[in-house]
Amino acid sequence: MFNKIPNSRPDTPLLDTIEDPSDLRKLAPEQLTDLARELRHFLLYSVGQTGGHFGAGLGVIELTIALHYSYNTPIDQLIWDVGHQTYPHKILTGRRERMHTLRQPDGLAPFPSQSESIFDVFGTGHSSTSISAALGIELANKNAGRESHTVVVIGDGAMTAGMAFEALNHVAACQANLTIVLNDNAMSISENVGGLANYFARNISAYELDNTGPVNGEQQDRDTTPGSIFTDLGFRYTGPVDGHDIDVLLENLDALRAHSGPKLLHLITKKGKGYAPAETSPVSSHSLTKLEKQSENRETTYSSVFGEWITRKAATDNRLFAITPAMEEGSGLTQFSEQFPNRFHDVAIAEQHAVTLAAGLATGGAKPVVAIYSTFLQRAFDQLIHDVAIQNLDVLFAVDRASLLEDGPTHSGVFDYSFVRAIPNMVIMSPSNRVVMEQMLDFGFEYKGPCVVRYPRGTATTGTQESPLQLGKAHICRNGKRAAILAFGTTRNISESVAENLDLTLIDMRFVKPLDTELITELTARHELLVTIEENAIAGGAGSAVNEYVISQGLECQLLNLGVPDLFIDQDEPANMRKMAGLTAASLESQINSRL
Ligand SMILES: Cc1ncc(C[n+]2csc(CCOP(=O)(O)OP(=O)(O)O)c2C)c(N)n1
Repeated sequence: MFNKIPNSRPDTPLLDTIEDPSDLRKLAPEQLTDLARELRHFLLYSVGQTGGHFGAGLGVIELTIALHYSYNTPIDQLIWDVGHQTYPHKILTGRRERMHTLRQPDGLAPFPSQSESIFDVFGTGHSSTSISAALGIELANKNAGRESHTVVVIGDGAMTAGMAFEALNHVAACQANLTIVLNDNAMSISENVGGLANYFARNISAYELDNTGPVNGEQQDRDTTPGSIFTDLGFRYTGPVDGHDIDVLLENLDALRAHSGPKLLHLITKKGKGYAPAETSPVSSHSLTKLEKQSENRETTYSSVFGEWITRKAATDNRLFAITPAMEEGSGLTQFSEQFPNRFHDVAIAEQHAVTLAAGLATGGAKPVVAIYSTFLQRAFDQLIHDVAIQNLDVLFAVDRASLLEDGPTHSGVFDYSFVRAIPNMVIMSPSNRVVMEQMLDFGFEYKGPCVVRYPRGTATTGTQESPLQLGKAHICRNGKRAAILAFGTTRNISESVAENLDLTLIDMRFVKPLDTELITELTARHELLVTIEENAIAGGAGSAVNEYVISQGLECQLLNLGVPDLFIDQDEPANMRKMAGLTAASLESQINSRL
């Protein structure tokens, strides 16, 4: 057991001999436990240097070794769900010496990436895609006459999503030769919740009873036949077994390989295994800030402004329900969940359900607030249209992490203006600071219909009370000459100095939908150029909305749109990603200068 993250690179003589899994397969089985210890030590050191996902990787050290030892990777294909647990896999598949570049520009990706390694069979970041992808790969291999095994690793958290069940259903129908390893650590980011999580817990109790007998004479629940849910679906189920015992793992993987058809191996593991602080606090050890940044002050973020707001609001209105699809901590909902447990629903990784549940709550007369990351709202696009907007239901969406994020394209939330704006009945607001954010949340809460407040990750700008919030009305920050900057959300903050320097008009647009069309008409009459700026894709974004209005009215004015260009911006510090997108004061100023 490790108690400290090492500051210097540990000695790892065995690990150093492994350039790829073919070297691993040269080791004797008795050496694998020592290798696991070295791999865990190296992982602690390496994540300490770079930051990144932490607990999940520590929990699959033995599994990763056993899989690459037992299977002939990369001919046999390993598909990881979410992919946040793949650092040990990266270390064993030729990337050990590049681990210090993780999450940096041109460095290793934080998730599996097809372009990075032949061992990364399928790219991920969002959860619960692995079984579908693996089934597709297995069917294509079979069709092409390729002899190989396809193996999936999926967590109990990821298994709660509808997509995983859709795939299980289809795998059974195809009787595909697929091995699913269920890595059950009873944790999502928070504790895993729901009927399935309870069912897995009963499976584990039954296993513990068989192995250790009743603890302190307690009666344990023996009603559960472990794995019956999978057996009934047509899978050969094995388990639950100890996912940290390499011998047990090898024995079971080898045995399963002898059978064709759908198979599921159920492992019991511990998130954060082998590092005492992570085992004790698996929630806070889901990911780690790099050591050198750990002492930085914790400032008020937009998520915490939301968390405080919703807790206050719930005390005054008992119609309010908070819904999160498995992101309680990240969304700032922990205090709410403690104070209002009956009106708090962590629905597990189930974004589609989260949105339609809200539609149902609104239909029943409650006022649901769905706290969801922009990137995960993408999963619930149809529910937004079909269940919420067509029925014009009273649902408030608090859309967090709507910004470029260091994890790169899988997690950056830069499409929501575009896809939400296309839906009739939706109102979309975006705050430039924490004061206006609270006004927007209040407004959205009172508003009778579907409403989005979208905000970025990070420290919330302090603000002062300005003009009151009115539906579809912007705020004029300053009047200037020749050009007007129409800033959406926090881009107002980088626009202020430019507007001052060049003596331009600056508008905090506040609403993406409905737009302040009256003001836009007026601005076109007294400026040569309207400049829109937003941290969202230019394609279909807020600037597009302004263009559409200007064109539809035949207004005479030049237009310049700044936002995220039509490409996926790779992982980096968000400040650098913004630079890459041209979302800086310097870029704004030079683009305006060249237009004028
Ligand atoms: C669609 C989607 N929703 C939410 C997330 C955020 N998320 C990342 S990891 C995780 C928990 C996954 O739990 P599990 O599959 O059990 O893996 P563990 O971390 O426990 O190993 C969540 C909710 C995500 N990646 N994708």
